[in-house]
Formats: sequence, structure tokens, C-alpha cells
Amino acid sequence: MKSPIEESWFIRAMIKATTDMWLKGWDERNGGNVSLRLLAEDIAPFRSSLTEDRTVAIGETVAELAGQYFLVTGSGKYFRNVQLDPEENLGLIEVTADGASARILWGFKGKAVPTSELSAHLKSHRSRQAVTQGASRVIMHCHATNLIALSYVLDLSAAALTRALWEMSTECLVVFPDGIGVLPWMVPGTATIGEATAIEMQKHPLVLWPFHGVFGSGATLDEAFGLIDTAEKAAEVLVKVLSMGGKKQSIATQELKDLAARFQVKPMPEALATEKWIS
Ligand code: 2HA
Ligand code: ZN
Repeated sequence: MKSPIEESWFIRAMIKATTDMWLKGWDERNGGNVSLRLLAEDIAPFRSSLTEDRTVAIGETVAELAGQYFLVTGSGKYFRNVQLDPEENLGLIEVTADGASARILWGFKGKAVPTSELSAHLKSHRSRQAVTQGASRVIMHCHATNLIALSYVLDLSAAALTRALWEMSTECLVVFPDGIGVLPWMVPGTATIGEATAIEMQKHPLVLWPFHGVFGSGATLDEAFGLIDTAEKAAEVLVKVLSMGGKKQSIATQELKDLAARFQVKPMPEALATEKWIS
């Protein structure tokens, strides 16, 4: 029998997000991970069905997140299976008072544990909460195909990548005026990549991990998904443009400025100044 929490808005939303990500082809095998911050009032109706099952070490200390709740995907779990068994593939955690561990309150059936990228998620939550005055609630990682492909052929600078994506679809500058950050290639699942991602997340809502995937953030699952989807769509257009021999014309700097004025966004200055983004 389904436990009542499986009918909650947040488990249903997480099933929808991970299923859509699988269907997009962004999350082969156990690729990708998602975390959604929940508020005390979100889980209040389900309190009686939560048990403090186990506590797992986070591997570092995120004191600012003490007492926060997150619904997260499990380590080694396949997104295509979340809809079949949410309790096995997802878990609800609470960061302990010292910020060093996560108490598992629901899910992760059969000794499952939170995603191997928990450190990148929690530190990125810390960054995004700080820059959005607490509005940000989602960190989403996936292996978006065309963004990965572009990391082999574009200069790996935030300004060049941002400008390239802005030019590939008129909506991009409006959807991510703060641009996309980028790391050097790094070993995933480590505190080092988590720290580097969180630093980029102080400036950008999106961070590219070259030859691997992307991290996105948002106030809701829809917003984080929509952000990655928009960037990935622009990346797909660019892959096609490059495959057809490269651009002949594009959106000009002044047109990007006009767009920003119309939609009242402040675009990342370095990307606006980068007219030549491909060598
Ligand atoms: O969860 O995507 O980066 C598997 C991954 C690790
Ligand atoms: Zn990954």
C-alpha cells in the first residue's frame, strides 16, 4: 500500500521531474540527481508517517542548512525507476543541528543513501539561498546531451558559453541573464567539485561540468527544469548550426541589449561584451 506521503505534492512533483528528465535523454542509467528543499509546513501533514531511520554523514559541514529538509534522489538510482518505486529511489532528509549529517526521515528503502553529489547539492543550495533571499529551493544535475557536446568545441569560459547560448535562442538572455558558469573538468562526487560548483552558483543559476553535464537551480522544480531545458535547447540549435557549417548571421549585441531593456533584466556584462565566442 502507498504511504500517504507518496500522494504529497512534492513526491508527485519529483516523480514528474525525474521522469521528464529521463524522457529527455538527460539521465541515462543512474545519471543525474535532484534535491528539493521542503519547508516544515510541507511535511507537517505527514509527520506521523516519518521515522528517523538512519543518519548518514554528509562528509563536510553545512551549518547554514541545519534543520533544513530536502527530498533527494538516491545514489546509484535510475531516474526511469522513480515513478515505479519512489520510496526506494527517493529519500527525505533533515540536516542535523551541527550541519554535518543527514537524518533519513522517509524513503531510501533497503539501505539506499542520498546521491553521491550531495555535497555539491547542499553547498549549491547554500549559495543560491544566499543570492535569492531564500527563494531558491531546487538543485538539479543531469547529463544534457548538447551542452556536453558543446563543451568539446567551445572555449570553456562563462562569458563565451553564455554569449553562445544567448545567441542561439531569443528567450535565453531573458531566462538566464546571469549566464552559465563553467568549471574545469574535475572528478565528480568529491568535496572539491562540490565547492567549485557552489562558488560558481554564487554568480550563475547554471553551471556546466565539461564532458559531464550541467547543474541548474530554481525556486521550483519547474523553474530548474525549464532553465536547463532552455539552455539545452539553445545548445541543440548551436550543435545544428555548427554541423551546417557555422553561423552566417546571429543576434547582435545591440539586439541583446534591446531584449534586456524590454524584459527588464540585467545581462551578465562579460557575455554582452564577448562578440567573438568561437575561434
Ligand atoms: O548520480 O550524475 O555525477 C550520478 C551522477 C554523478
Ligand atoms: Zn553526473
